[in-house]
Amino acid sequence: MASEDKLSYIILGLLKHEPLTGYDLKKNFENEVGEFWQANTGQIYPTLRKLFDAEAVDFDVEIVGAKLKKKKYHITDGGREMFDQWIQAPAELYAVQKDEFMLRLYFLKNDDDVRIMDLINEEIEVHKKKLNYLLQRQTLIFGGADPEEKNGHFLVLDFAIQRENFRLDWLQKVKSSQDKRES
Ligand code: FER
Repeated sequence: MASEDKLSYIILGLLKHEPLTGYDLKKNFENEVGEFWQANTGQIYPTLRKLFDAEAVDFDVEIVGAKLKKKKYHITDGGREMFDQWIQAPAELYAVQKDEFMLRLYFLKNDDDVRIMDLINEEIEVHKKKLNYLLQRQTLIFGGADPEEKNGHFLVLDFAIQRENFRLDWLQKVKSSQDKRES
């Protein structure tokens, strides 16, 4: 499935939960799915138009204040079908995740380049912050304790936390082996 199509499924996934305006969709995306999936939010309106033409979404016009009209979109039965087909489609080899840290590290080819450790040290700080943020999110959304029913959102967040822990462990090991080399 072409990656430019994913925004359609993100929109359908969000509308499955509740009717939203284009602006609401953008905000919802930025505050949630956007945390782990990059998409061009400038494409939201053209994609809504495409989904409307395909009868996957429909809208009601809401009057806000004196004359401002807003289109509030909802998913149709056809849209639900389209979404379910995507959810159930066979998994493929997904595109390689982009990781700029690895890219920079790769090009520091000289083992006594001090910028390797600068990069490592910076990366430790960045991922400590990220881990803290994710743990806060987990507490905020799921109340901290391990829920009995683990929904998809919980699992995505849980994976991200374990990934950050792994990355920090690895970075700390590199740092401490370097510290030993220097002493
Ligand atoms: C969330 C907050 C952050 C979330 C995911 C993330 C799915 C981040 C994921 C990642 O960095 O992979 O609420 O929910």
